[in-house]
Amino acid sequence: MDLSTTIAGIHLDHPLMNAAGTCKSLEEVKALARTPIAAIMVGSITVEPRPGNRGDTYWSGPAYSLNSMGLPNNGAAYYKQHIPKMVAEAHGVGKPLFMSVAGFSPGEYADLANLASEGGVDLIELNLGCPNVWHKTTQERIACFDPILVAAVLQEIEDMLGVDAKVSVKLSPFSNPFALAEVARVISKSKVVKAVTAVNTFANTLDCQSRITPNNGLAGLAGPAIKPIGLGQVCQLRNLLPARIQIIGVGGISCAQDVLDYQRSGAAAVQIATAYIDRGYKIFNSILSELVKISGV
Ligand code: RRO
Repeated sequence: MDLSTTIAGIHLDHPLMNAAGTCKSLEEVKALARTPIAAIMVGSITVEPRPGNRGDTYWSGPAYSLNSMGLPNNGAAYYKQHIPKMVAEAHGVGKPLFMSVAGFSPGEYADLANLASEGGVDLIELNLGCPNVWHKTTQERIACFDPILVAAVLQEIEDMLGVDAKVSVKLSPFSNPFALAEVARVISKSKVVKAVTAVNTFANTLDCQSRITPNNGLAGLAGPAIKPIGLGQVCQLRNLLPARIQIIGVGGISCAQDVLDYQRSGAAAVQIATAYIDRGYKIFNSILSELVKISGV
């Protein structure tokens, strides 16, 4: 059996890639280029460089991981200089390079998408679900929960790059199915969107163990506990979106069965964050060899 898949018209040798949040620099791209992942995801990136939140910003246990990283990244000027080198590293080993962008306004999303596009990035992922940016005690809004804002971001992207640009929209998990249907309608109307990435972490969770320091411990939840949530979101989105929009599943994947479960729910490819952060590059070899074995490739 062939493990290859297609996202936004881009061929992938198999469905596995790292998720945004796990690769922010040229050095990290070089390291990921040596792993067997099918595509390399860089980001999320912002216009200004950000040191990220201070203190303990990541914790992982058997049931879930928590993070409040606060969008640490090197900023647009660094990426303008380094994206072509990142693309060359990835393409040199036959992998497409994807980039996650996070603006604080529709115009910033468009500027960052343009920067990525000019650098030769193969797919731009619009991160509309970052939960961890706070200004003192006020939390930055999570864009995907506001359909008017989502429509405005997609319009700016289309105006900047044209309808043929390769764009995926990354969403947070929605507990309200009607709100998910509403954002899916907005996405379906936009010709520039070719894929949806589901899901980002579940925002503002708290475990009361003081494991995360910023923002009174409120953190995005991921890892094994988010898998049923992610599968449910992928399943609903597959029913809500037209077939021309592929779904990239993410949330709690650490073995081949998890990949198969996401594929059965409607995902064409998958991303891995918590298991990669916790176990390093060997997780990709382990999942892929298991996938090859159980798929009888
Ligand atoms: O950097 C983060 O704190 C972060 C981001 Br941008 C995101 O999209 N999701 C997440 O759980 N953490």
